[in-house]
Amino acid sequence: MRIIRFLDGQQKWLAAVTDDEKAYRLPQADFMTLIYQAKEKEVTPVQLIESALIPLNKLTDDWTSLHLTTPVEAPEVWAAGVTYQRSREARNYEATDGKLDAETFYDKVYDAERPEIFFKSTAARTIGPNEAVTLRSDSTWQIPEPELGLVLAADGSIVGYIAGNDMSCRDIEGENPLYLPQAKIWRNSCSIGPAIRLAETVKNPYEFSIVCQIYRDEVVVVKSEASTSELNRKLDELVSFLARDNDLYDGTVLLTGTNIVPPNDFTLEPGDRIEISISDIGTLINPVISN
Ligand code: DO4
Ligand code: MG
Repeated sequence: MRIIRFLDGQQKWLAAVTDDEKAYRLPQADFMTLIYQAKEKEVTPVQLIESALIPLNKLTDDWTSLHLTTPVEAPEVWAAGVTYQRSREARNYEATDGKLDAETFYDKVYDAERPEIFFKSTAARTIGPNEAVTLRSDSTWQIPEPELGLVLAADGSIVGYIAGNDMSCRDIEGENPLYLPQAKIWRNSCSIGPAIRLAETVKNPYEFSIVCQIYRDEVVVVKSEASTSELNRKLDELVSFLARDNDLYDGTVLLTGTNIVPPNDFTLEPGDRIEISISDIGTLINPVISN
């Protein structure tokens, strides 16, 4: 069972997508209301939804054709870094112009007890399906980072899984790690969606497959596939570091790091289209424009 949100005129609606891809409008105003109503009634979110699904609420046969928005109004988006070997190698490459000859802080953080966690976005800065991500005007080496996102309640519990794109400037980060916030945060540099897979319906979150395709003039110029089975951290471990001496807000999203990095000679261009598919969640599609 997945949760989406869509615009009908000016109004945003929540909807459930069943495993046979049928979408039903839900009465709850937003995702976290659904979670708390279920808690109050001492049922699971799926049980609450199933008790309320009536044919009258059935939406179009193709839910992806709805005007989808971010499925949750995430007050904050945080991101973990260097949680996969692939990311460690890519970071080392950009920090050393490919001339790596010593252990770097990326190597150290990969093995350290404390993971890298950084602030990525706010609700107002986070975009949803089909909205355009923008390129920074002062970078010439930009890539999407396709990542599994955790949707968190204020108590730190994982209530859902979502796809996310942690857009990144490899040249700015590679020049100096202190530039990380600028390499990560700018207008429309964070996208989440298209759906939240309810946590109770996920048997093993270390079995998600992630595929990233980048289209240029309708031709696939990058295609890469990875799995969360290669994650070097436990998801609970990432959440516990995020929550340490920190307040979490309902609907916070924690991106869990990238296991996909396009070839080193690749940079995004205006007009490209990024498609990030996570098994059992869906495909997050965003066109790319210049700033
Ligand atoms: O160390 C910088 C960021 C790494 C990151 O965003 C990732 O591994 O996904
Ligand atoms: Mg990342």
